[in-house]
Amino acid sequence: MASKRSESALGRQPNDLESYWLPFTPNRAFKRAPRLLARAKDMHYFTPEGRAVLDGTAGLWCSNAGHSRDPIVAAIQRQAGELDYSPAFQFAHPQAFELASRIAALAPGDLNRVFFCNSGSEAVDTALKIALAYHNVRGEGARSRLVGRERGYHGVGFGGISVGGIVANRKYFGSLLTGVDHLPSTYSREHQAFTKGDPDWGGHLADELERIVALHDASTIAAVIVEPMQGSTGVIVPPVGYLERLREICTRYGILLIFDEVITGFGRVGANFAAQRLGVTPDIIVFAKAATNGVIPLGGAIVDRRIYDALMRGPEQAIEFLHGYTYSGHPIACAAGLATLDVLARENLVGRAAQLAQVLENAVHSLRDEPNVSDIRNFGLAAAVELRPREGQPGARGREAFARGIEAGLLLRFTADTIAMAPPFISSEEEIVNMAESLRGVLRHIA
Ligand code: PXG
Repeated sequence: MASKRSESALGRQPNDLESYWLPFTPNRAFKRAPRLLARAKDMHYFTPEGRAVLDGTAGLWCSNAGHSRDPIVAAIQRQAGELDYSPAFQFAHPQAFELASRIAALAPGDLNRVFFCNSGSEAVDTALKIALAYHNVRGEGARSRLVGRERGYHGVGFGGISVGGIVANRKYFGSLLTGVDHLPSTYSREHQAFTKGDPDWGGHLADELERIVALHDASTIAAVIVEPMQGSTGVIVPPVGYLERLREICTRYGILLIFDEVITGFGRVGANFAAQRLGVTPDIIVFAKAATNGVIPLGGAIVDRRIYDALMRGPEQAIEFLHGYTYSGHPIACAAGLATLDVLARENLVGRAAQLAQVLENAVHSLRDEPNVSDIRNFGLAAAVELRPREGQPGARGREAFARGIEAGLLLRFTADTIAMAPPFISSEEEIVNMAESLRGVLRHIA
């Protein structure tokens, strides 16, 4: 199809935009005005024309150690030349064991059994299935209900959208999983607006789990899944005491607690996992994204040993858990994961994220009096600035801010009218201040 393509000085650019169906993107608008990235290094993306864009969001919350880092690039190149693929079932390779051990060592409590898959969505499904299977093998098969939360995002698999709480992601897709209930959102602008870090108001909302237990009876509930900090829906920070209380209630009723740490895992909130930052240990942690610095797809579930042990039963030659993916523990993904953990450790990037969190907090909260700002939230190295919607056009202002940000050389994220920032951990203090100042200019420009 060479005739359909043109060559430019900076590489090949497709000139047929029709075939590619972009995910979570307005395809028709995009194809009228395509936005392409050609290259990335450290803190910057570069457009095909060579214009630098400062990465204020670590890609999609995943490139925490910055882009195209040499040690990670070298590791995947080496691995591709040595063992490109190894069957995931009935075989393994050394890097899968090593990465699982390294991740287990970073995780809290007895969470030390790691199941690999390829994305956050798959990791969520994996965790939910582990929870159901665990109760089943213990003779508590009636525990089949799953509890998620309003405004929760757990990817796009049927499991994830069922426990997720974003209406637009659910409404076209039928009856979803049955037997799912939702905790209320913990967000209240009235009580929490402009809180720095975790809000004092809202811990009591965990008691809604008691109401759900009373309604369905604990003997029917398998698991509760929450993001410790909700990322996708705009950095919704857990109220003081909320997760502790969820933990207490789950423990009391024999319900498994799953933390979806796809965004918070591997340092984003200034500890390896939000579980450690917040001092609450779940039974399963779901991860993806930053595990490989976003370089190669890899996700997984880190499971409490007692859940794993309960499932290791039956005849020794029988498969204990009927689940897995062709690419579970893919050699190149594992190599990328190991190299990523090395970079994080060598450069003390998790500690750095913790230090930079304060810089980000000060910088974003200085935007409070800018036009149309209705709330500012921050936790760890993540922040959101919520804007008042344009009259009758919800989402328009967020979209304009995003577009203007790109023009100004800054990559931001937007969800409806909320702007999110999640700088790479290698950011300098000055770069973080510059991101906020650049956003200030954007807010004034689109006012
Ligand atoms: N759980 C959580 C908490 C997530 O944030 C997923 C699961 C699904 O992961 P995969 O790898 O299947 O996409 C996510 C993904 C954004 C944004 O801009 C967030 C996500 C993905 C894309 C964009 O907030 N989160």
